[in-house]
Order: sequence, then C-alpha cells, then structure tokens
Amino acid sequence: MSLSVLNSLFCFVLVSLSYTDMESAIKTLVTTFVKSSRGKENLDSKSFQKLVEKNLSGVMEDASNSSAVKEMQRGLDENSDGKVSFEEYLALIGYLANSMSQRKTESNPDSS
Ligand SMILES: [Ca+2]
Repeated sequence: MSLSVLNSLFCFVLVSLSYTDMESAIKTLVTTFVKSSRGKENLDSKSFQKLVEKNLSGVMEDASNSSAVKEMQRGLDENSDGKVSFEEYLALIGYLANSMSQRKTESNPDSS
C-alpha cells in the first residue's frame, strides 16, 4: 500500500462521525494524552501522575502512589529527558494491554 493511500485512509478516519469500539479506544488514548499534556509533545511528571491516577487506577494497584508512579515514569523514559513522550506513553499502554491479554489467557486455559 502506498503512502498516499494510507494518508487518505487516515483522513477518512479523522473525519468519521461514528467509531467502532476499537476506534473509540484509540481516539481515547490520543485525546487523553493531548488533554493531559495540554497539547504539548510531552507530559511532565505532574501531568503523568494525574493521567495515571485519574485513568488507570482500575488496572494499576499503585496508580495513586506518587513514588511508584515516578519509578514507572523513569522506566518509561527512553530518552531520559524526565518527561513522557507520546511514544513512551504508548509503551505503557502496550505493556498494560499485554498484561491484560496474558491474564485473559490464564483465566481461559481451554482457548490455547
Ligand atoms: Ca522521555
């Protein structure tokens, strides 16, 4: 698939008025980051703490423990700039998605 085809598909996604569950989930991931960073490219420590506490307390035990969240932020900070970029944030989402899918597999041994 050429880049121009991908671009026109992506434009279609952006103007679509109704989303599937998966599209809504992706949109939520993006808007949550953009809102938390107030449109900037990176989340500072405080914004990251708020994002985690407000949005991930159902899947992360330590979501409201500020030193645990800080430790996690250090683990995500690939370029060591003390901030969380969109890519670093996606690494956290990927990690959470992966552990959710592992839990699902464990609780559903017949499906293997
Ligand atoms: Ca960083």
